[in-house]
Amino acid sequence: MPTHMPHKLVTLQRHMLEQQARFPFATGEFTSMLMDFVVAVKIISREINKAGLAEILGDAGEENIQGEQVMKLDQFAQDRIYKAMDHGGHLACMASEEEEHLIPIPPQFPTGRYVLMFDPLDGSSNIDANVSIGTIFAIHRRKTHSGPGTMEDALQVGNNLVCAGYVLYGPSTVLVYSTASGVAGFTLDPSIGEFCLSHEDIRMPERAKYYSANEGNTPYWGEADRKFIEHLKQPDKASGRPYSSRYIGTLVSDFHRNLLSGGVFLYPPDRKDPKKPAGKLRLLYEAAPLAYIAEQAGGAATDGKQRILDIQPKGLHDRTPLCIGPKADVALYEKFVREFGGK
Ligand code: P6P
Repeated sequence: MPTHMPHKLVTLQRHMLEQQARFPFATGEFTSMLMDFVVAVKIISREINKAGLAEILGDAGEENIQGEQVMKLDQFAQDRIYKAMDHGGHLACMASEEEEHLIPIPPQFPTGRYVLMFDPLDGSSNIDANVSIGTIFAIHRRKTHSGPGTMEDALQVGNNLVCAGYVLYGPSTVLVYSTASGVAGFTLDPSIGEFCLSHEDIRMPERAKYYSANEGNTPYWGEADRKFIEHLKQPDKASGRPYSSRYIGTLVSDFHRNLLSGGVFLYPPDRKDPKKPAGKLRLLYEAAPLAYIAEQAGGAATDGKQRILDIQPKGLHDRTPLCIGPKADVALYEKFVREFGGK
């Protein structure tokens, strides 16, 4: 039995209900909303595991043998999450990487107290190579009192998050989430269709042994970024070894390995694309939810100068530089930025 595998079977729903019991005024609405989301995630997991049979099922954009229009998996994931969440009366509105504008709740359905931000399929460009991909989600309480959700409800600072998490579709499908009382991980048992507690209390290791960065972008990085990564390659005085490089190219996968095994991830602003002066990653539905998880697990996340969770978003698709991992490694990056400038 792996060391982290608890001895009793705790399903995700049981865990959520136990968390909910901590809040005397909890109505169960929050748990019900999360369970709606989990249904969509289970369906996405099933489709991803079939994706390898695309030639049989039909490639995206074509008709499959049943004569159905085959969606690209990221469109499929977007569609499944939207359809799971649009009618339960829990949300005031949603925002997704796949949609330019705020996603309203259809007028025929009631609106609710929460706002969902999500990246339906992070790393989707890796699907054809059978590399792991993920879904990232973040949940705020609405700020307006009633009626359709607004940008004021969506553009909230990460410190306001009430829940965040991700799903990693890898050799197994793992869901990791936090509601501000630590971080727990669940592994999907397809034979019973349940996410079962597999990582009871995830803690970010004190120091990283891996670094994750796309060094192909080095020519476009600032001096602080280059010097930071070069520093990590020098043999560590304490252990005599340099960090090992691990980079999958799917944020969720790189983050999950770093969270469990100890690693620092860096996606700095790169000057390769003037349209992306702040780097490639998005604040609302990538950096902020993972920063929430990292901090709940004892780690840290910065844009080089401030906590990711302190950044006030101006738009749904704001980008941000991201350095995320153990506190000591993130603090070291900030020191390099102070010393060598830039963001
Ligand atoms: P690059 C995937 O496309 C993604 O948005 C993240 O999941 C990942 O961390 C990053 O881009 C990889 O970007 O420039 O290294 O290919």
